[in-house]
Amino acid sequence: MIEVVSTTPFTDQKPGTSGLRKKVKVFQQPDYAENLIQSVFDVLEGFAGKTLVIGGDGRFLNREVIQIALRMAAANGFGRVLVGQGGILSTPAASHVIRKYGAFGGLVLSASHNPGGPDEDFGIKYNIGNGGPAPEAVTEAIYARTLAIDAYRTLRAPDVDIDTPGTCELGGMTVEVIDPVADYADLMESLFDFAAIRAMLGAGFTMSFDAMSAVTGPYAKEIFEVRLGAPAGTVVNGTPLPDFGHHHPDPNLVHARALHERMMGPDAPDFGAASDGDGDRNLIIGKGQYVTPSDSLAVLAANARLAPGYAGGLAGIARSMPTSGAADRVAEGLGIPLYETPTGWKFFGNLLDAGMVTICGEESAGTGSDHVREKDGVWAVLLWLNVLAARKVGVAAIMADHWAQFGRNYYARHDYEGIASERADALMAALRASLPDLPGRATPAGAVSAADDFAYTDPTDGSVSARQGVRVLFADGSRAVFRLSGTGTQGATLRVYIERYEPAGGNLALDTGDALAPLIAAAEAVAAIREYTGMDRPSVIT
Ligand code: G16
Repeated sequence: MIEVVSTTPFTDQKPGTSGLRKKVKVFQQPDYAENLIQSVFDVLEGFAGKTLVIGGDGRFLNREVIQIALRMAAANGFGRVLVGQGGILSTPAASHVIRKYGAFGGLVLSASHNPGGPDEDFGIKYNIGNGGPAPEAVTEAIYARTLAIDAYRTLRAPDVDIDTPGTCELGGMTVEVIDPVADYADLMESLFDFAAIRAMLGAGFTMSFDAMSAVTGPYAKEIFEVRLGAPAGTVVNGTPLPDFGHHHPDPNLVHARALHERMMGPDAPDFGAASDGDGDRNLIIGKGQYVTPSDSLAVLAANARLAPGYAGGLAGIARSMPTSGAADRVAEGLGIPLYETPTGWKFFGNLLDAGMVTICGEESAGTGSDHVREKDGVWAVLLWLNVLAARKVGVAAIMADHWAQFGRNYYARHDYEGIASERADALMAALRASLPDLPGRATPAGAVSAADDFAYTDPTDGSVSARQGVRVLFADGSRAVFRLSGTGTQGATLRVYIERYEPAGGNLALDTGDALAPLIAAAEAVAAIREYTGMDRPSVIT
């Protein structure tokens, strides 16, 4: 029986870089999840009788919110819901399921790389029919609706069994519980040379994949250990846990330190990789060789033709603005366009749909292609394996070759976490106010040559996204970029992105910290980071 429940708005449901992320306790307030889900449905048109995909990364609260969403989808008139067994769908797998089954859209329940558990984070994101995150116009409309909502529709009905594959009815809607892994694994097999990778693994190539007790465990076991024949134990931390085993499921050098230490040690396997809470990010480390995400994008773009799915070449490359310019040089070499977008995967969707780009990436450990409309951690690992199998050399040799050909973009991101929001806002306001005076200003890295606040005009629909990050540029092409995170749930995080380009033939083997030291000092001075934050060093360097 359909129930229309009166409610009152919450004022804090503004989606960030990637959906709405809040503490679990915030989502546990009565009507909180319901208000957001109803607001999503209220701004959509024409979904009666259509299919909705629902899945999440298995974190704490996943199962409860899935039951809420199922009842509300039925009460709002969806005809069918595809839900991952156990409530599980990695973010790229959800994107693929939406596309493969021609769904109207999907609800992706995740706070991605943020920690999980009763005192940690949860999130809800709406993806549109192309399988990608809703564009800004839609997220803005959802937010506006959350501020005006006065009722939501649900059913009085018992919970649906989401653990047994099969089909059942819920208030006139069909609920289909699907295998979360099979469709995705088939897609991967269609893109990459599994026979060559299997042969490489069979010939003694060793790898370790850290699933960080998050969603990719079942995907990685099926793909690497079952379909590609890597030995059992190749996938570590392979069981998804609601609190990720108390770890922070962010595949970077801080939170995947154990993997990094192993890869730098004497008994390192040939290849190490990790993915995040919901499976869209990736970390790549060769034996003794860390690969920055920006470099990984560039190398994958330069070598993509070696994989069957990309043998026809790339239409173009897109990267988020703070991502290094390494991919730009590859695009130039390939004679294809390079697009620079604001931070957030949602800005790649239109370019991919229009066939203008094939591969996209972000410095935040996200790489992906036109096979889905999300970044995709396991995909990036497989493309690397395909390249290694085809070139028959190690990661370090591939990086050395790449830099020798294109030059090297030394790169680091410094995060200052847990800043009081007013202080972070004041820092950014002061930085923006100083923009006209910055050119010519002396810094430890030389004089500033130009400075601006990045704005993006989407070439497919003309939509404009302004105030996307302050860029401070130097004459030799070095730069520092400043922006506030849009995915945190507590206080503010200042992200400072630092980059210096060293041309081919130059000094390509510097320590990154040494190479960037003057720029780091310049960034700290220009933004008066110590004065505003009280912090004399970043909390995380990636
Ligand atoms: C961060 C990254 C972005 C990324 C976003 C969402 O945003 O900087 O590049 O698109 O997370 O990624 P995920 O879905 O893996 O969390 P922000 O605003 O915190 O910088």
